[in-house]
Amino acid sequence: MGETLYPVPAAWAADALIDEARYREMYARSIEDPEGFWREQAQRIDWIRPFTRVKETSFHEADFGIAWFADGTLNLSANALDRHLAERGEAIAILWEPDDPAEPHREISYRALHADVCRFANLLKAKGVGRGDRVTIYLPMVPEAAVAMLACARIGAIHSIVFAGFSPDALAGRIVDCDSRIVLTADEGLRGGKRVRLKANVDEALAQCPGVETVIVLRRTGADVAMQPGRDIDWHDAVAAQSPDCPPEEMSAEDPLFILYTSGSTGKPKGVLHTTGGYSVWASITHQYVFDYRPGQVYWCAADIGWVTGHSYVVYGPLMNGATTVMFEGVPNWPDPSRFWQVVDKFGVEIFYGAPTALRALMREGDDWVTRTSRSTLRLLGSVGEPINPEAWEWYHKVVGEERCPIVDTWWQTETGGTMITPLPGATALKPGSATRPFFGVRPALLDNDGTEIEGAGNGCLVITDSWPGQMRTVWGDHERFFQTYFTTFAGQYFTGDGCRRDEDGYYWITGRIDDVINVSGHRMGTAEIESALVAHVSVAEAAVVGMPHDIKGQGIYAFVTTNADVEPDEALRRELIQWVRHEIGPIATPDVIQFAPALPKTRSGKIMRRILRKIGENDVSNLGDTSTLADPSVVDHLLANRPQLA
Ligand code: 6R9
Repeated sequence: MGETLYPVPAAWAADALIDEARYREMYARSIEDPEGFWREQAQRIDWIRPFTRVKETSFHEADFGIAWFADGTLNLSANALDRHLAERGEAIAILWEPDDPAEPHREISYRALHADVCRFANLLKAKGVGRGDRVTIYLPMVPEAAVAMLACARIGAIHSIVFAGFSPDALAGRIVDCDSRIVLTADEGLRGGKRVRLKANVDEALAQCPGVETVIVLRRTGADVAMQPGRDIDWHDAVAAQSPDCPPEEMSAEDPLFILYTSGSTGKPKGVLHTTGGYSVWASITHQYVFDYRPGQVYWCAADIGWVTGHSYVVYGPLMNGATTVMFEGVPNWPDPSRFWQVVDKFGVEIFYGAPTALRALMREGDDWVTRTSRSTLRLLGSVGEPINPEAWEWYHKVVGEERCPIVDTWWQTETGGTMITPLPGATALKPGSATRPFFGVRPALLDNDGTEIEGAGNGCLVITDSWPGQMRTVWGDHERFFQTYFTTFAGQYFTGDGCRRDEDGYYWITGRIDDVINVSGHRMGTAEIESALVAHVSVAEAAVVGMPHDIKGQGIYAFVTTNADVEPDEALRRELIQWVRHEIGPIATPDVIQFAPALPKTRSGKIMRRILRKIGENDVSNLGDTSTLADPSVVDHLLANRPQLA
């Protein structure tokens, strides 16, 4: 497949914070002298006691450990709020757009947010929450969620946000694992016009969590919910009595900031732990440079705060940079598929950061929903969460961004705290589908299966060979698991779990999780590559590919395909798609099975749940495992009922 190169637009090259020369110079410095580089860059943070130590890290078993700026002290909420008050206290910190466009939006200034955070921090203290205590947050996308996060950071409590779409069981597991005694929630959440019974879910979860003493309940819809006397308190009533003055706690750089649970390939979800100093530096520097952020610009990251993207790029990164950050409660396609672009027009959004899965869903509805909106304020687009197939990239670029806006395709993970491999809009010529080059201080390497490093162009397992400030520090309660999971596959390297190709220009192309790699007749193939080919066909909206046992080839290719809304899948299309993939990639990529499906099983964060598709591909459907985190479990029933007859 030929690849197009999109050079940096002239205006960007001239005006950006980082141009190509500066990228090269700063990147080289960050690798040659990480101590010096990060000593300087960390000055972006207001330290209470300046650090003298910078980088104390080792990925090796003998002296394993990760610490950054360890003798410095700071408070993240002071960096996100107090430091802006003198100069930009009246600037808008959070622009909140509700689920229903008929409901009024909210504008919260830095000064108002500061007062809200202080009040809520005082409430937490009044409830006995202090340094190091865990606070579970199960809230919808409302400003109070950001208030709660910042209030925890202010008093040194560790927040653990559980996505408000998770089931009571999933919530209970996360509460118990980190032993939190307080839960913050709302009566109900609103998404796409539907109500989510959050308080009822909490009540159900707490039947399994005897340690929880306090539940603070925000009124979002005003629904009549059960309140347990002595345990449950009303957010607004309780906060009203609190003082808007709460001095920030002096935290050590390595004091824990938050826990965020994430699923791996095995076992129960891991509590990824991030600490204060390094994370602050990483979230703020990446937000500033990746989005070329300048104070005054309206910036929108469409992720939920239940995921790491919401932590780093809805709340912490933007607020540390004094940004106006949009918080959106709704979904892309309700009341109609213009919703995103209407919000862009309403607020004059200049930077929009979203997920490929949403883009593919919107693309499927046709261009008209986009082109009927103005979008004239947009200057930069971003993508995160999964590989963006070139087809969706081109659509994003052409239709949404009118060929005016660079696209930053940012590769990173919950574990990395912030972006790791990413274009910088004023520096990096773009190739659709490539996350391009490493951010400052990031040392990626590709290894083959026995750990030998691949030099130059090639394909392998993506590892990061040295620490960066935003790296996770441990798995909550299980440091051994942290070491085992990430540093033993290839001794002395951080293993990402992703496969990756590096091209002749040194650009990185994430090919998907290593466990998604299939081997057909001895050829290693990224499932993403085949999916990308399928999605490039005019009739296809979305595709997911898994391996299936095959007598002769070892593994065959099983493709799940969702067609565009106006296409009726039939036998002729099946044959056409097989020919299409042969043509796009080559005969080795010929799908053995194509199953048409009206929808693919997705987690609520929009990731396709490949584990289930793999089991269907392997014809091992008696135990599909936990499907409770699916956005719509009925999708699986449909897939099972419509499996093609295999020869
Ligand atoms: C930020 C986030 C991490 C996994 C990661 C990779 C995939 C994320 C990507 C991407 C290709 C990108 N991923 N961004 N793959 N291109 N730009 O999504 O964190 O939820 O922990 O997921 O997502 O496979 O390993 P998380």
